[in-house]
Amino acid sequence: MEAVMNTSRKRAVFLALAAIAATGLLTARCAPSGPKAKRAGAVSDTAAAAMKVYVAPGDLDEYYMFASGGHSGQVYIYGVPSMRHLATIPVFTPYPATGYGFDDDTKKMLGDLSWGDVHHPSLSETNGDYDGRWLFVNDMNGRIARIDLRDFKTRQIIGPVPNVSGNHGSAFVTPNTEYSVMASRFSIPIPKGTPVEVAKYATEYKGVVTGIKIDPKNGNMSIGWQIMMPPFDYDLGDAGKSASDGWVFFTSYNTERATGKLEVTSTQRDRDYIAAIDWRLAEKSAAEGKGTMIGGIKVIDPKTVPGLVYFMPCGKSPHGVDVAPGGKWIIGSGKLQGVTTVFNWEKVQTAMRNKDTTGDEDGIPVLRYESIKEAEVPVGLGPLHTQFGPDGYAYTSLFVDSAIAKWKLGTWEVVDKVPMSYSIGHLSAAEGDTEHPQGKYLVGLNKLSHGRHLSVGPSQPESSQLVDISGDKMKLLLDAFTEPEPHYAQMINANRLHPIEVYPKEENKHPLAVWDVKDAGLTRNGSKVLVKMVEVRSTITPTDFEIKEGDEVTLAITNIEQTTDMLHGLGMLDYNFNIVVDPGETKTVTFKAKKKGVYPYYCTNFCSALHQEMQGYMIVR
Ligand code: RUQ
Ligand code: CUA
Repeated sequence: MEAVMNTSRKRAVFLALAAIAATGLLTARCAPSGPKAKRAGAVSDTAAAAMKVYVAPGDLDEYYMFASGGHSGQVYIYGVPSMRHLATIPVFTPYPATGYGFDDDTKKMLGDLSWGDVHHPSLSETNGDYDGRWLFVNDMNGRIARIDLRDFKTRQIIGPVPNVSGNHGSAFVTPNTEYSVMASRFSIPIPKGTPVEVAKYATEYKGVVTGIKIDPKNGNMSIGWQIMMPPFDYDLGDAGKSASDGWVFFTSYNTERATGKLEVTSTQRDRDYIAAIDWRLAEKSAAEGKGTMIGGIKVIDPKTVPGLVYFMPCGKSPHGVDVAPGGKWIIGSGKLQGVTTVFNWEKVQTAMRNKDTTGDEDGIPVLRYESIKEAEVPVGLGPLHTQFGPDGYAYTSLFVDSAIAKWKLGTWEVVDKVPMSYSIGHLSAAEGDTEHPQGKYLVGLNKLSHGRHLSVGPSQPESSQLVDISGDKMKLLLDAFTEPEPHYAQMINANRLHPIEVYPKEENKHPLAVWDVKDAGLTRNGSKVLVKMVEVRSTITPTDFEIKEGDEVTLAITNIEQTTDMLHGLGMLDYNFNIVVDPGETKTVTFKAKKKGVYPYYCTNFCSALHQEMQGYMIVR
């Protein structure tokens, strides 16, 4: 099978190469102003790059990339290396295309908020490697969502969690998915709902760090523990691994505890901090009942639990913190400087043991920088985030320089740089934050696209650029464009995922499911009406029903298909819902019957030659 694929792929690639070579030559002749084509040897470079990203019709990509959708509230799935957009997973924002946020269950899950700001996807891990079970993503509104990778659906949203304000540094999981961690980017007086003037920021505002416990059997999230922190802005997190397993790290800025124009007031100090938190000790303290009830949950004051939290000084307003495979090197990227700082976990532990500190912040010891730092790597200006390769190399994004730097762990030598177009934020290498990075591909997730696409007006897409990291030199392969706004993304080998394509009938335990058209129909209980509906090619049963003005109506729709790709929708004109039901699934939608009249409903998801005929009427008397 594999051999066959390889041969067909090789043939396809050869043909593509031939075609591209021909076009390249034509371009060179007809349009000498083309940026690359006129250079000698450029054709073969272009062709070689094209070969690397070409996935022949019918062939599959090697990796899934799950990209955060920022303030779109969604997650986007790309295939790598083609960079084709495969699907959108709606998470914090309604999405009529899949009916998300319109049926009773997902509407309830979203609650009052219909926007979210997703920054950092985190695939579940076993022993520090992706295990393909779930994907967790954060929302700035103090929430974390779990997407089940069996069906690629958002299955749980926890939060807004009390006292957490601006959950940016999330949703990184610990190496065996024991916890996903949250922190406050915007410290506030806690509990929430306590108005205190900004002048008292330094003493009366607080940050918190929260451990969200994950049930290893089903991924269910619950609140584990919460720790009170000084009023800094906690920026990004990562979990320790191997040597540093048991710890989580958060960068912080504004350790000046300043207010007002932070661009000036919070950038005074040469160093801010990375907070190191012993999550096993937090778990133990919570189990012992330590902490004070604030805002409905127990909050542990680190002063009362020695060894729970330390601060590691890191220059200057660090953004990303990234733990290298093996867990010994912890990399903090000071976004306002030209170096990234590497800490040696062994030295950090020694300093903790020896109380080698330079002071404290609200009782939390500050470790001596010189004692814990291993290297300051001159990667370039504005380092933000770091990913890893299989061979001891690290890749750091440089926002100000708009480039990616490749450097060697251990020798701290910067060996290569590739420019990005433009203003790179995060970057994502193949399984590049796990114990066993796979190398091969790296995607730069850029904040600007700078006209490298057909113009679409002022609201421009962001750009993502695929880089080949299989050789000594990094090579830019492809530009792709995405909806606003990519922050982090994770890339997982496709062979780790085994999604289902229909919900098996025997697994459908929905109490309102009906599998036979003769069981479909309407039942009334006072002013409450239940309509059980069956959708199957090419009829919606019942094809009509009558209700009274003011009734509370619940439609329970079962798609009884057991065939791949056979989705049916249900939209009702003049009513604010569109539901999409996957094969074997049951969904409900509840609404109040509006004024008298006749309201058509129909299947919104194209399904068969007689898709148009899947329609019916609701009569309101
Ligand atoms: S943060 S680059 Cu959430 Cu780095 Cu966006
Ligand atoms: Cu069913 Cu279209």
